[in-house]
Amino acid sequence: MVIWAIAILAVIAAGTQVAGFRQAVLGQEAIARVQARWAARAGVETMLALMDYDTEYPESDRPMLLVSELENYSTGELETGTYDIRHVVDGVEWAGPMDEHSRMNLNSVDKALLGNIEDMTVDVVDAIVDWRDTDGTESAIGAESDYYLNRGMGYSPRNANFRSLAELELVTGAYPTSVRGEDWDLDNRLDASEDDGDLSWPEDSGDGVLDSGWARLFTAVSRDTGRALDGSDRINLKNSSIESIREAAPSLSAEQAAGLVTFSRGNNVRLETLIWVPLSQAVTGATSPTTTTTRGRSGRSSAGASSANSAVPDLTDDQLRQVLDRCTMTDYLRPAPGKINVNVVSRDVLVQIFGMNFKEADNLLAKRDRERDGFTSILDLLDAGVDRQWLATNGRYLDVVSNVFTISCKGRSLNGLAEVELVVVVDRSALPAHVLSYREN
Ligand SMILES: [Ca+2]
Ligand SMILES: [Ca+2]
Ligand SMILES: [Ca+2]
Repeated sequence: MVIWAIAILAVIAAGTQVAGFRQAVLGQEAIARVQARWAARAGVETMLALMDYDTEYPESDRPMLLVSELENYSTGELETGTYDIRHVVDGVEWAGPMDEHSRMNLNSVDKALLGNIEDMTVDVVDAIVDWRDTDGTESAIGAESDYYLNRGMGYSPRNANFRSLAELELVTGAYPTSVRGEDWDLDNRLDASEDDGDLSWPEDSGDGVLDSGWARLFTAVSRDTGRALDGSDRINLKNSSIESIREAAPSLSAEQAAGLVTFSRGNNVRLETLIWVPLSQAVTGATSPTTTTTRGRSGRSSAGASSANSAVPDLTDDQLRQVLDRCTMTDYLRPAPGKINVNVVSRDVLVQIFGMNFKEADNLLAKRDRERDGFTSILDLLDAGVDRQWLATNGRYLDVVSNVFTISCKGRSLNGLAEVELVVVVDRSALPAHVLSYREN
């Protein structure tokens, strides 16, 4: 009996031990995961703090300061774990969060530029435009509500702005493989499964380079809130007095400010037109960069034409810089689709969307890399070999400020066993920085 009892007790003890051990392992895993999550969270909070500081104390002559600060703190060590924040642009990995303003906003890009993209067919271009335009009328070979419902897809176009890049995949013809390429989790990072060939989904080339799809060219979340480099709000020429314009841009004469008022009251006029068309000519309504062909000494179109108003002195480039920095012709009652920050624009965007040739794009990026503090005006692109007329035409998409960033932060537990990734989209245009979306992988 005693021996039996001992045997049974031994079995129970062993069983309890196994169960206890298992629970201990589970407990360790749970602790490791908590550690990893909070490490990742610490990285995100660090980025938010740096962004808030830059928003509160901007240095208007050093637009790239924030980017280098974010880089400096992109990895960190805590008592219970580590974090690191990275992103890929043009196939190259960089430290720090991804600047959404390095890409074209899907909600503002026009049809002609979409048509430049090599592997995007005309039907997809039309379907994208139909998806976001408010009407229900199909463009040439596009697709509106009927198209989607007749094919049993169970949804209709939003007929408003895209809210995320993933929404692009709902557009007919925009397959996930085209949109994501190798970056299957859309975190702008090369993950193990995205670099192992066919061993695991997705299929990838396993060449150590992240080949993203259209996602590398577009954003749906960049925001333009009309801030000047010093953080102040740009004034809207359309409803400003001559006095307030001269207060914002003190280098202007009263005649020039009056000329800007006249110019801004025109129909469908854009401020960036003034990069090509002299103000004296612009006030008379000759505002299309493509219709003005005579060029003056400065390389800009001549003001001597009969349509010029000699009472309005033309703007020098320095004055134009100030006007582009301090003034706007957009109402920012709500944020507009973001512009591309030329300080961080990707080469792929320049080549694929704007149709720049490789040499021009490389010249521009080389010049930018030498300007360590960054371009303070889109006019700086002229010194980088960009054509003035090109800049006037495309200037409406370009700026030198960034508001929205995506922080892809991987946290690891102290023992290295658990990893948690947070993908957090942040708008830092107002204080405190505002989290637009939060995802945990
Ligand atoms: Ca529509
Ligand atoms: Ca990825
Ligand atoms: Ca794979």
